[in-house]
This record gives sequence, C-alpha cells and structure tokens, in this order.
Amino acid sequence: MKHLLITGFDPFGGETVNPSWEAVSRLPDTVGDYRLTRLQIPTVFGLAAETVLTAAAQDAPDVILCVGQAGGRDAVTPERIAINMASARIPDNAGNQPVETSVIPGAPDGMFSTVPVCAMAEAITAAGLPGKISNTAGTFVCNDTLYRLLHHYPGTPVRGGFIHVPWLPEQATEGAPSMPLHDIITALTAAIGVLG
Ligand code: PCA
Repeated sequence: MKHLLITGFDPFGGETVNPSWEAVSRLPDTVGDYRLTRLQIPTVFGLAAETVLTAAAQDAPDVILCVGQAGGRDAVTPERIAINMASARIPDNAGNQPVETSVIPGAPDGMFSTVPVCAMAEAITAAGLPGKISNTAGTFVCNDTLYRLLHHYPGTPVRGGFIHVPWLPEQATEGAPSMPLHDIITALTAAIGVLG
C-alpha cells in the first residue's frame, strides 16, 4: 500500500473552524491504494511547512497533500502552482504579516505541483461536485506551505500538492459560496482516488 500524508490547517483570521481540518480529520484510514496519515498544521508562515516536513521525515510518505480554506471560492480547487511570494492581508496565527517578501530568497519564481491536478479536478466533478484547477494559491500561508514543500522535494519521488476548499455553510456570510462538510470530504476522497 502507498502512503499519503494529508494535512489541514487550524482556524485563522478570527474564525473558529477551518473546513480543511474538519474534512481531513474525518477522512477514512484508507482510500484506494493509499493509507492515510492525517495531520493538523498551524496557520503560521514557515512553521506550517516545517511541521509537514518533520512528519514526512518520520513517515516517509509517497505523496503529501495539504488542504486549506479558501473563503469565497465556489469549488474544490487543486492548486497547479506555488509562487515565491509572501504577502499577507491579515496576520497569521503567530502575528506574522509579511509584505512582498520571498518565501525562499533566490529560489525560482514558481514551482508546479507534482500531483495530477487535471485528473483530480475531473474526479471531483465526476463525483457530482464543483471541482476545478486553480492557478493561484494566493500569497498567504497556504502558498508558503506548498512552495516550501515543492522546493524541499523537487520532482519525484515524494510528490506534493495542495487543495483549497470553500467555506462551510456556517462560515459564509449571506450570499457567499460554501460547501457542506460531507461534500468536501467526498471531493477530497475523489481527488485522492486518482493520485496514481
Ligand atoms: N487557508 C489560508 C491559510 C490557512 C488556510 O486554511 C490560505 O489560503 O493561505
């Protein structure tokens, strides 16, 4: 059996839940060919990736998939790319608020995810849920985490990716898009099913 390390973030920005961890923590022990290790990581620049990489050094996963909240999105979105840019609109959970800084000085401008983002988006759609590729993970902690992960494991053998998920219905202000928790879980399960 292959091994997937899958992470979700703690709540941030004054919220009391983060749908990424709510969903990840409820995923089953196995999905398809993969045995899952679920891990909560802090919404803190640098420390989030460090927490993932420390766990990965112990567990030797084949794939690392981080999941995060993207409030306002109306679909579950595998991220295609991480950029070497940190610029925060709000402080992270440790009070850091970088503006226009490199994630890793001197490193490439962008790094592509090494999981099959097209197949993942299609699998989510095939499960009857809104799924599409995103070409930006933003410039906050999620992008920082994906960038550091991809930079640590250039190409194979350990593959790395990121999926942003919408708000839960209880988080969305009137008119804003959201997705029920069980649908987010179904979408993540469908995406894991095509990791290969
Ligand atoms: N979403 C934030 C960080 C943590 C999370 O769940 C982001 O999109 O950067």
